[in-house]
Amino acid sequence: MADKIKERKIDFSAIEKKWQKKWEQAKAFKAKEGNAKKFYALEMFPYPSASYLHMGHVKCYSIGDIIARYKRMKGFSVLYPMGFDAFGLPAENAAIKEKTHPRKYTENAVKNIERLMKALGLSYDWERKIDTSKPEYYKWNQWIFLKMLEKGIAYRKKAPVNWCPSCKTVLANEEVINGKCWRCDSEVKLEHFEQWFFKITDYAEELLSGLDKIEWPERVKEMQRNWIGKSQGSEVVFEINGKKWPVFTTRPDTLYGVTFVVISSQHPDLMKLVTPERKKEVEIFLRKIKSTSEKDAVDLEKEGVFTGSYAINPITNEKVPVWTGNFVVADYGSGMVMAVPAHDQRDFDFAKKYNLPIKCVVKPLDEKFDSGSLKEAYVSGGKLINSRPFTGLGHEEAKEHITIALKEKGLGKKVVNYKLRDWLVSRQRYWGTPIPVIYCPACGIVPVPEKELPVKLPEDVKFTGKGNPLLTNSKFVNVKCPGCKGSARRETDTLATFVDSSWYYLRYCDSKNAEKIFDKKKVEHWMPVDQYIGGIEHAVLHLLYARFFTKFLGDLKLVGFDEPFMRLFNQGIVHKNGQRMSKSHGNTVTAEEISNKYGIDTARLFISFVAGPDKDIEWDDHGIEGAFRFVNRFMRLLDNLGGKADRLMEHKLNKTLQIIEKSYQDFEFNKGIINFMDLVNYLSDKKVPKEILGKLVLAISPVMPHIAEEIWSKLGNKGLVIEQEWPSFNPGKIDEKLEESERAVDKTVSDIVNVLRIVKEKSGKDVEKIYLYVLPNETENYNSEMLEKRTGKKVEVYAVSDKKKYDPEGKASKARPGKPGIYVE
Ligand code: ANZ
Ligand code: ZN
Repeated sequence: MADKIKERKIDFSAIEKKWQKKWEQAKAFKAKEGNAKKFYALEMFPYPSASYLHMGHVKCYSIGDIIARYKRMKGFSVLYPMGFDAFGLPAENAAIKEKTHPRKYTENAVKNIERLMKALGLSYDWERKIDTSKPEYYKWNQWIFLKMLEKGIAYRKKAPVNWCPSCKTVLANEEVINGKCWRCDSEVKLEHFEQWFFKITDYAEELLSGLDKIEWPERVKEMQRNWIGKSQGSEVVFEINGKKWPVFTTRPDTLYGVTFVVISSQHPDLMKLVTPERKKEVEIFLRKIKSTSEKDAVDLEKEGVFTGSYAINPITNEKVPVWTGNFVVADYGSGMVMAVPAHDQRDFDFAKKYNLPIKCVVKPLDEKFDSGSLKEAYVSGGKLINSRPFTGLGHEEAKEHITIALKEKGLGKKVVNYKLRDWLVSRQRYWGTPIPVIYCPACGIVPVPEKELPVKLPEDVKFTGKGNPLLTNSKFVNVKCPGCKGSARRETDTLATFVDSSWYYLRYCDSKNAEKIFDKKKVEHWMPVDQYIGGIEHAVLHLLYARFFTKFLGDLKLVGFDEPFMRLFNQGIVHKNGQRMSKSHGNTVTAEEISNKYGIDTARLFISFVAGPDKDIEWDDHGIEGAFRFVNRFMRLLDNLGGKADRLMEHKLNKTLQIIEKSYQDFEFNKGIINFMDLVNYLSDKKVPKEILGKLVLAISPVMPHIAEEIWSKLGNKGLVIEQEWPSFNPGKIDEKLEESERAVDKTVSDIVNVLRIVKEKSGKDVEKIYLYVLPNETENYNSEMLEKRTGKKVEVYAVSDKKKYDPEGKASKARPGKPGIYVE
């Protein structure tokens, strides 16, 4: 086989270049707003860092390409764009290390990846390309920022922030993984700085309810729900030293079991509750836990001290001690909790450690229950005990009643809390969008006037590796206040790159607009994205931020929809040697090396065939060889053109067209490809009519676009494959019975071969002639000419009912459906 391939070596590289050029000349992938139904296919745009693309990229990008190409053939007007998430730390770090400018580094990388993507034959509309590091794009980040400032969605506050001492930047919570920086793995320190935030919490409820109307993988939706973390409960007000202090609880039914109150040791008002006698002890405690604050809060041993103050329980008027503790989160609820050690495990542990009372107020409905000697907190529901007028109520009922009683006294109400925090967007970094504000000693925070946008990122800065390079350009920093014209200082923080990726999908709809962020009509035409494709690692951050931006722009009436991505698909990962294929693992197989050896369509076919697009796969060198042999076999069908399709061939073609189409629709490309391969193998030893091969080529063209064009043109067709209509299957030509009888004939042939072998073994003689006895309704399946060809013997076929048949041993009586009787001489 290998020799044969060498003999007729096909120059895949020439084929690829030829058709890529033709596509470009024909502007075949240009998205046009027309009357046709639209389809917007989008892959998460990449960060331009890699100097090559590996098979993991091929897998990811070919998914979108297959869908885009299929939809075009189905008559949709398709928008399938690509661009680059070009700002960010790596370019800046490379600048520090390699002494190149981040601009230069990025432009090189973008150029390179664009070339590599084109070599994969991806059908992007490159005219709409976005590069987020260009002022034409980030101007609109700044514009959105100003709108958010105007609406009170962008704001500044002093906040405890995660500071990475090695990157010299503030990190968002989600960039801290187990107390370490997500990029460089250094220990993260807690510091207090003024920072810019986006008030995503204003949209918590919409972000939650919107999940119900989009078709996303359930696990992604669930991750977003957990991240938003809606919690329904009550606010209960305790009085401490004559002042009101609310706490948030999901268990107001346990109010009679409160034996102490705990305020977060990071609460800004903690010291107000500390009495002079306890001050020293509290300060010692705070110093002690500060030194351990780098550790993840969850792993912390619960610790605390008494503040000296007492809180009055609003329903019992009982006084309970107020403690401060490290296990209460400062910025959740009110940063203070009512502790019910009998029914909350954290409180139980704390009470045991410091010998605080434990009072049981809920018991299970049926079992015997010794409320006096709990080994651990009883956290389930049941019936109330020790709760005066509420004793005997079910716990759910008690929640209602107790909250109503509190409300009447003005000391409580129902509330909803969210875990979601406002989004910290400022970074003390150079390679990002400058935040368009100016600090004036007289006017305070002054927004840069809209007509002065963009605030351009100055090129002339020093990269020392310490602090923010923007501070080294005094022309940039020292400016006149737009209000009073006095001396002022420009903001040197830049925006997190997640801002850039929060709305780029809108800009693709009108990427060259210099007047406006985008034309509303164009956005309305293309949006929402019909199919979004990207990694599961973006389940929360990017996908939540993008939904938030869409909702904010909706409130500005800039868009008329409130969800950006109707369907989401998470692609599987390519592994090699058991690890994710990546530069850092040193196990990459580049698209270029595979392409040079086998052609890029072979790579695309293989990667789409080994498993469904959502499945992880292990790279396999033998597998690609097999795919290569197959592609050659497919091309050799051209050497055997002619003949007329019989009913069986028509059946097989139409059946395959049906299955391939369904596999594109269901994101199960591998199922379609297996069928396609079976059919190609079937055709390999036959005369292949042109129309049959033509339709087959069209159907597989989304997977193997270059080879499809090549065969299509060799068949003498006019026009590009990409301009053809999808070859719909004809249900009238699908006849499963044909295939059944084909299988029956195959079986019969192998039975005959067996009989011939046995006769030869037993008698040493060769058989001269074979007699076959078939059921009357099956006679047309068993054609003697065909059987003679396949067995190499003379064959006579009789219906069992045939009176004139030759049947010396009565073998006709052995015939069954699909299993004829056999007699040989
Ligand atoms: C009393 C109580 C009794 C509670 C009981 C639970 C069980 P989720 O579902 O996470 O919202 N809590 C409130 N604020 C807190 C904070 N800032 N840091 C740590 N814990 C806090 O949980 C809400 C519950 O977590 C609240 O209900 C409160 O403890 C605690 F048998 O109040 B509970
Ligand atoms: Zn001023």
